[in-house]
Amino acid sequence: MNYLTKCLCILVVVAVFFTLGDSETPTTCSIVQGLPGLNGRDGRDGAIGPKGDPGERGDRGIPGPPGKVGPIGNPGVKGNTGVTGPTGNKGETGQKGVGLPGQQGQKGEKGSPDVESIKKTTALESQIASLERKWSWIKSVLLFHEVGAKEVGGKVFVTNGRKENHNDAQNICKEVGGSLATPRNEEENSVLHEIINTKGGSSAAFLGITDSQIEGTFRYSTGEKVIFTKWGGGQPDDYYNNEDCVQMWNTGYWNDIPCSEKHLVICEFQ
Ligand code: MBG
Ligand code: CA
Ligand code: CA
Repeated sequence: MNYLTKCLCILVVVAVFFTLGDSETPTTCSIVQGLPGLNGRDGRDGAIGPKGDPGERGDRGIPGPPGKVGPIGNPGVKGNTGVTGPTGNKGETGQKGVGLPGQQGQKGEKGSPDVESIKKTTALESQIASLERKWSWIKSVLLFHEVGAKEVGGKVFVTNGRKENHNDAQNICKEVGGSLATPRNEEENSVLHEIINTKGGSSAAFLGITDSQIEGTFRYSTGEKVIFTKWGGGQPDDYYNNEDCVQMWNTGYWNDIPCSEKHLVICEFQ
């Protein structure tokens, strides 16, 4: 019996009670079928049920980010000594050492005189002395001839007073053990200049310098490049492409000229 039906029954009983009075109190409640009641209100929420069973274990999560770098570990234990390496290459030879002079040896026994050696040495010594005297005499005579020879810095310039072309002049000097004059500094240049001027009648002399091999590159007869020059204004100009030899003017300055020209021969000896 629902709640509405119960209420209707109570109402009926109360109504009968008031209709019959106190003397006729009924012992039973006869149920009279009434009209269906209106729908009742929704019931209240039930009490919270018991805690459910634990769910199934979930899938493995994705790997987390890498952790922070840990602290530096303790130093490891010292390793064993390694295997001996291969022998290295031989080093460079050292500089020569400076030894102290040894002690003086004992005096040797008197040897037998080598008469022949002594004779030869004496003969050589006297020959050298004789040559030195002669050389000194020749030099004096040569230099006494003021106009023809001059000494400068261990070099002697000598002229034979003749004029020749460059090739002949060079050969003449070679034949007597010298070479064509080649002033290598201002001092030598001025001595040559003096010879040219004092010789008189000569306006220029050949020098032992040419650019026959490479035009414009002047060299001594030894092949060495010139280390000193004293060119006149505008020289060398290889005039008409035909000037490979060099002359010294009576001014002391140089000019390139054709090798076929004839000029004073001055040789040098040292
Ligand atoms: C001459 C030189 C000659 C050439 C010429 C040019 C007046 O001197 O001897 O070699 O250089 O000048 O004009
Ligand atoms: Ca030339
Ligand atoms: Ca010239």
